[in-house]
Amino acid sequence: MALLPILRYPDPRLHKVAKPVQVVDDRIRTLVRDMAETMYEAPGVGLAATQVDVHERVVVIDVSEDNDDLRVLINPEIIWKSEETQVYEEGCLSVPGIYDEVQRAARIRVRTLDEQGETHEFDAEGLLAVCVQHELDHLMGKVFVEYLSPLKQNRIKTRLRKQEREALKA
Ligand code: GNR
Ligand code: NI
Repeated sequence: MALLPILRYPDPRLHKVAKPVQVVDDRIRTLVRDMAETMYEAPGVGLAATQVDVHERVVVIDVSEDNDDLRVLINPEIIWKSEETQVYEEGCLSVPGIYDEVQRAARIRVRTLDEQGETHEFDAEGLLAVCVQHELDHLMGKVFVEYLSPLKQNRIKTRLRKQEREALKA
């Protein structure tokens, strides 16, 4: 088991596009286990491989109260989105301390491989739907702050760069 360092916005590596996993093998299963450990330790409700500087389509999610419902998504695709939307106050482990509202589809259907390489489909709503869309954005190189106004994005960049400098001094 290993905790993986999480990239912080505005790191340019957060904008790389992840490639599909070719084979679900022990290398991928080790990545999944390390990502899950990193997510639970953070703590967060989801983590995309992009955030740990691995540019392959792997995501872990656990939106349960008791942290006992890990979902492993490999090569996930959203195959249906509702026209109805919901607004949710989002945060991101790569954008610490910043929370803002994002509008996304209220309900989605997801097709994915699990860590055994088996295909599954599931429907999601509420926080799970938010989280899946947030994580799939990461795999496309998109961070939630890119939905905010350019003014807000610049303020967030300035604030996080300053935090980074203070952290290096300390
Ligand atoms: O831990 C997280 N919480 C969260 C809250 C609202 C909307 C999305 C999220 S995902 C985030 C973890 C993370 O950064 N995943 O990429
Ligand atoms: Ni995130």
